[in-house]
Amino acid sequence: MSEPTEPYASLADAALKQLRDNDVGTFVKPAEAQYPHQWNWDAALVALGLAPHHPERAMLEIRSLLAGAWETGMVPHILYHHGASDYRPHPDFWRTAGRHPEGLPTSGLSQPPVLATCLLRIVETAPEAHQGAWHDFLAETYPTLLAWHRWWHTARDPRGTGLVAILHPWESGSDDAPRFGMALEAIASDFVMPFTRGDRVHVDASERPSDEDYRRFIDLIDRYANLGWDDADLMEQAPFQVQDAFLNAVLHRADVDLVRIATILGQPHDEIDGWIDATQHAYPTLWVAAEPGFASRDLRTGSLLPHAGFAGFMALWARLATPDQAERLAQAFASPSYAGASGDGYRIPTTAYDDPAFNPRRYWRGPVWIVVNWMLHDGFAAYGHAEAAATLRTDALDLVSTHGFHEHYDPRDGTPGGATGFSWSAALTLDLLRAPSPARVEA
Ligand code: 2M8
Repeated sequence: MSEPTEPYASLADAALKQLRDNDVGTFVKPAEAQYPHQWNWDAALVALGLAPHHPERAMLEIRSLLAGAWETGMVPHILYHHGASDYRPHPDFWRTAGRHPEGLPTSGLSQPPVLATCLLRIVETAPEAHQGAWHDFLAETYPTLLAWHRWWHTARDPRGTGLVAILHPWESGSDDAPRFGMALEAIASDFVMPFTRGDRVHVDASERPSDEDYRRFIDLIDRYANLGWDDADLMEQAPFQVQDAFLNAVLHRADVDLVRIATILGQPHDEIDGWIDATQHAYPTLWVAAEPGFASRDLRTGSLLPHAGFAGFMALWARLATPDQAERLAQAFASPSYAGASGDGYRIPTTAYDDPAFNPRRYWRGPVWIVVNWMLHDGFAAYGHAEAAATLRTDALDLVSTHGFHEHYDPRDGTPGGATGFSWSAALTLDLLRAPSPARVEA
């Protein structure tokens, strides 16, 4: 484990303090005011940040998350450990009673399965003294993790295409990203639910999804609740079904990491090998040379969706890009589309500057997010693009050290936006400060 280096030496203390401030006992809330419950991928990232400093607390974070797993294997995206709050949707809105574990209300959707990757990284970089405890923890959590991956590959890919479907933009973690626009617009919008938005109390409306998008987010939840959250019925009737380039990249990387966990535990992994193989065959069909980048597919029409943005790069995180594709992505990264006309913007805007959907302040439609920088820092480094990797790391650390731990930042000048006191920005700062080099992808 390398120690934090100057000029960021005091950042680790600030990051740990932020995580302590957001700690509500059995989980760390994603933000001080905006997100008071436990979210799925936030919890995995928080555990990664905490692990070297407070291993027991990191394990508790993951136990709290996995306590929400459904019998189907699905690990939900929101866990309402303490019931309702001023956050909406309220737990009752989901109508998941009978599906969620007794006494732990949850949403009915899932989120990017980054947990296996975080766990492997924790174990591989743990000091000798923590190794035994982490090994036991892997054995404890492995069956639930495996069941969750199996749920993705079966419930969400019943035909075995090698690419799983998300049924709601919230499952991608990047909710109002422009790549979902066309698929969302195709949903009939004649529906008006009695629903008051609660997400603009702590954050300015200009930084949150539009009413039009939000109405469809809520509409989808209501439709799925009407289907009783039955996986087969959902796959038959969901009006939004997208093979998301981001979610599938996260899942694939996590599958590969799950094999390594299985190997550590001496468990067979043929089933996981099958998923890995299928995705390796299917993911290349998402490549759009003209952009360049990997697009997402609208399963209802079969078409690739425009506005890939940051998701188009995530094959680097998953090691699903060829070296040539990685080279093309490095060129795009350095171009005005992602570096700005003057070349001095903060990388990486979540949507390209020259995309008509680009908005530098609105949520996932342009701002820089620390989690994206963290993933692409790793991805570019693995493909030998050291300069791009260094830029992503330095820009992320400059943003948090200058402005504190916010949800996102304006790529033009770094102005912070979204929720304040944002946990994963702090947790990933801790990991970026350690920044072990990933293994190089073979050319
Ligand atoms: C955001 O999503 C929630 C809904 O799940 C929201 O906006 O209310 C997303 O950025 C998501 O990726 C994240 O996990 C969550 C909590 O940080 O907030």
